[in-house]
This record gives sequence, C-alpha cells and structure tokens, in this order.
Amino acid sequence: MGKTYATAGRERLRIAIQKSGRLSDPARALLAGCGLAWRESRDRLFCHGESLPIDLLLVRDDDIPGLIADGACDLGIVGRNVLLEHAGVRALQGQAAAYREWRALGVGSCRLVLALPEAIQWHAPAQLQGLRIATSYPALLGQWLREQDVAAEIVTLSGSVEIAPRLGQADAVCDLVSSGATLAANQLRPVETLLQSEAVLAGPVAGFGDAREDLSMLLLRRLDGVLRLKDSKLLLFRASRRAVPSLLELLPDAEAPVITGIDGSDALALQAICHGAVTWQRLEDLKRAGASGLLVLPVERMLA
Ligand code: PRT
Ligand code: ZN
Repeated sequence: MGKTYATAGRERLRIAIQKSGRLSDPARALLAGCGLAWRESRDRLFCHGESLPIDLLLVRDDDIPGLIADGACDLGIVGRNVLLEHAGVRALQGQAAAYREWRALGVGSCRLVLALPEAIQWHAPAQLQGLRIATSYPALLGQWLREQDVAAEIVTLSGSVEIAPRLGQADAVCDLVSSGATLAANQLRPVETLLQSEAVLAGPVAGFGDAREDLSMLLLRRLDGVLRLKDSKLLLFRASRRAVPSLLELLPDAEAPVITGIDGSDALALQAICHGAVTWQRLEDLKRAGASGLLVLPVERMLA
C-alpha cells in the first residue's frame, strides 16, 4: 500500500478530506456530486478513485494544509480557519503559505470569535491588555491582537477551550461558534468576530504543470456547477404575453429565462432556473400574477 501512496501522484489527483468529523460527509457529498466514486480500502485512509483518476486521502483536518504544502496531496477540503491558522504559523516561521483557497464551499459555516464571561461589560479590544485568552488558534488570535495593538497572553489549548475561564486557566476565549449554544452553556458571550469561516477547497498557489492540471480544472468546472445549483430549481409555467413582465419581476433570481410560444394559443411557455428558494408563497404570488401550470423540478447538473 505504501507504494501506491508514493507513486499515485503525478498522473492522478489526490484530495485530502477529513476522515471523520463535521466536514467529512459534506466533503464526500460535494465530490460525489462532481461524479467522483471511490473504492473504499481496508485501511480506510486511502480511497482509490474509480470514475476518474482522483483519489482521496482521509486524514485529520489539521493535517490537510501541511499535506498540500508538502505536495503529499494536491488539493484538500478544510475549514478556512484551519487553513489560515496553518498559514499564520508558517508566516511566523518565515515560510510562504504554499497553498491558497480555490473555492468557498458553502458548508461548515462558523465564526472564530472572541468571547468573554457574560458578567464582563465589553467596550473595546484595549480592555484585553494583559489578560489571558485561551484558544486553539494562536496564530490567528496573535495576528488580530497585533492589529488591535493589544498585548495579551495567549493560552494555547487543543480542546475544551470554552471551559478554560471557569477552570481559572484564562480570562477570555477565542473559539469557533456556529449556533452559539456551547458559549452560552459556559456563560460566555461573543464580543468580536475574528474570522468568518466555512469549508474551502484548498490547492497550491501555482498550477501543477502535468496531467493533474487538466484533472483539477475538470473538477473545478464540475464543482462550480454543483455549487451554483445547490439550492436551485427549474421552474416551468404558462402565462399570457401581457403577464410576462410582472412575472419576471417576481423572479429576480431566475437565470436566463427561456420563453417560447405555444402553437395555436396566445399563451407562452416559460422556463427558468431559480437560484433562490421556490416556496409555496412564491408559487401563489406567481399564480396571482397570471402564471398557470406551475411546475418545480430539481436540477441535477449544469454545464455552462
Ligand atoms: O478529528 P479532526 O481533527 O479531523 O476534527 P476536529 O475535531 O478538529 O474538527 P471538527 O470536525 O469539530 O470541525 C471541522 C471543521 O468544521 C472546523 O475546522 C470548522 O471549519 C467547521 N465547524 C463548523 C466547526 C463548527 N462549525 C463548530 N461549531 N468546528 C467546530 N465547532 C465547535 C466549536 O469549536 C465549539 O466547541 O463546536 C462548538 C460550538 O458549537 P455551537 O453550535 O455550540 O456554537
Ligand atoms: Zn482537528
């Protein structure tokens, strides 16, 4: 198996994704949506691509930026927070980033926030001077503190950051939040957002210069199609010519509507891809404005 890892590179593309965690299912779903299929291997670390020469490496998310930087993997799906923290650590060591964000993927959204015990009134970053802040993101926190011109002590913890103030390890925390429930359960209140994060496709700064170049471009084109269609629906309906302008006003998110005449009738047939939610309310509004025979269909693939 070691041989496969070492020699699979140059002709095949290798994508690192999280083995298990919040981003593993969304990452697989996105890649499957791009037409990728894999043979699961027994060691469950390496999945050989069956439909295209694109293999998966299943790893801890924290390892993904380093794998791309080392060239052990070509692309990776990882939180922007992890990618930028890794880049921040490299920058402190005088190394260039060696990867960049290729696409934001619209899943795994969260914020990196500074949070204080609820009892403390928040005015401005200056009040952090001399305090201890617990975080798993020391490079990002350090950068932000420097921008604020504040000297605080960074207490680096690999987990259970939210509990640090109650344990007397820190005065404040800098951690990821999505719903905010964990902070609230620990009597902490978010006061500043340091970073808006989501899962991203990360890849090298420059291209590959070999067979992987075409493969990565193919994958990007398909991914763009999948991302564009994420919440999209195909809407079909009929309407009189007179009603069309006001109907189109109700469809600001419709992409290039196609309008065709119906033989032997003064009605027109319309079809449009809507990128926003097509709710019952919207259908009722369209019907009131003169649409009939409304049909909403899922859109599976799109190649522009
Ligand atoms: O094992 P491995 O190292 O691969 O996984 P991990 O445990 O380090 O990461 P994982 O699976 O927890 O998260 C992977 C990525 O998901 C993160 O890097 C973020 O980009 C993204 N993400 C999105 C989140 C959250 N939302 C999130 N809420 N990552 C962590 N959390 C944690 C947060 O740290 C806090 O403990 O969830 C808690 C808060 O949640 P709320 O909903 O109570 O606010
Ligand atoms: Zn991790």
